[in-house]
Amino acid sequence: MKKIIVTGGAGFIGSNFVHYVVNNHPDVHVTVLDKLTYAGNRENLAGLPEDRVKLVVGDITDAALVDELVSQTDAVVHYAAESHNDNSLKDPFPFVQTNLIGTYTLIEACRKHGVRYHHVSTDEVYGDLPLREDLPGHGEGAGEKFTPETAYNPSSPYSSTKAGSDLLVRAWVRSFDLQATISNCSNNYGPYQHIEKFIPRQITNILSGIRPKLYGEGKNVRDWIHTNDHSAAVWLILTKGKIGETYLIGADGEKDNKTVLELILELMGQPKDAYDQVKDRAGHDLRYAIDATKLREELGWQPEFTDFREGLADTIAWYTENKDWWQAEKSAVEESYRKNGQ
Ligand code: NAD
Ligand code: TDX
Repeated sequence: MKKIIVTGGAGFIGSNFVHYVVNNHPDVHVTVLDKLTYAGNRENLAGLPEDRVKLVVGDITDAALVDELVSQTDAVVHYAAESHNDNSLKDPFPFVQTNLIGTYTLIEACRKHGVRYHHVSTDEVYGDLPLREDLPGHGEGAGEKFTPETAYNPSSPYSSTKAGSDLLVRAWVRSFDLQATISNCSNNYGPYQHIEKFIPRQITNILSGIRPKLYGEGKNVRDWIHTNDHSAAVWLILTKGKIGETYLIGADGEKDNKTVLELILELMGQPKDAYDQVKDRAGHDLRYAIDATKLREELGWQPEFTDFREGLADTIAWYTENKDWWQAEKSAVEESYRKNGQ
């Protein structure tokens, strides 16, 4: 695989994947196809060698552009999406357009040109799990995590469009022999994450003298994985995964939001209770947890960045050292949350 297209490669996880490929696979050329929405930033690709990474600014729903690019590549790794649950509750339309029509456009082109396709998705397609404290035996038994067999049950406009896009891919594999794999990953953290998201929002709040904002009581659990571990898993699935299969990616990083916020406060030298509780998210999923046995046993994947405290400290350092990357947007992001009571 010498030439790949990475859609959404100027966003958070996509740009981390491009850095990963450039650093680890010197014979691969990457074409990034990205619309540069509010969430995309060409700075995320700054410093990468121009002879190995090319940015095409364009929309994945543009069938002519997609067809032309796909006709010249060995594979497509599809990250581009509208990705924020809170935005999807305010205006679902761009989510339907990009996540469903965009995926349709890409898989049609890959089918026509016989190009390998990897679909990057989320654990949110499975809906949520009960909190462990509400389960008999505190949920340590079988069936208490998402597996590739868990039924789809998405809660938000965001997750329902991601679920729909996964189902399109599954149908294209079965009906048209599309050479595709799917991965569903848990919550990522690391550098280049937009400041609308939980962890960077709280770090940049503290750096800006604003009190962090916790939705409700902060009991909701997310299964955190460092974005570099996600990148390594996607590369492995792209190159060694079995066509038609779904792989779940997660690093056993379950933590409730209050615990994560308290750790950020501690690492940034703030009192443990220096935050505000704000209005909860509508339809807020309670808990996500991934069982990554298939990925570990079939493809031999193992996460490397499993010390969450250390990963979070590095992430805090990145936002502290890269204020120019986020400062211009900060007040508008907070104003939009404030209007929503959050
Ligand atoms: P992001 O919002 O940071 O980046 C999305 C990128 O897609 C941006 O660069 C944006 O400009 C681009 N984009 C949006 N619409 C486009 C369009 N119509 N055409 C071309 N480019 C477009 O998102 P992220 O957090 O990096 O997520 C990337 C992918 O990973 C998504 O598919 C998401 O569902 C999935 N995912 C995210 C997480 C997470 O924790 N953030 C976890 C699991 C899966
Ligand atoms: O200010 C906040 N306060 C707060 O308590 C924000 C922005 C969020 N939260 C809570 C809501 C969630 O329980 O923190 C948790 C994480 O929130 P987000 O960062 O918005 O992530 P989430 O909704 O879990 O979705 C993320 O992981 C799965 C990504 O945004 C999705 O793209 C991915 O599919």
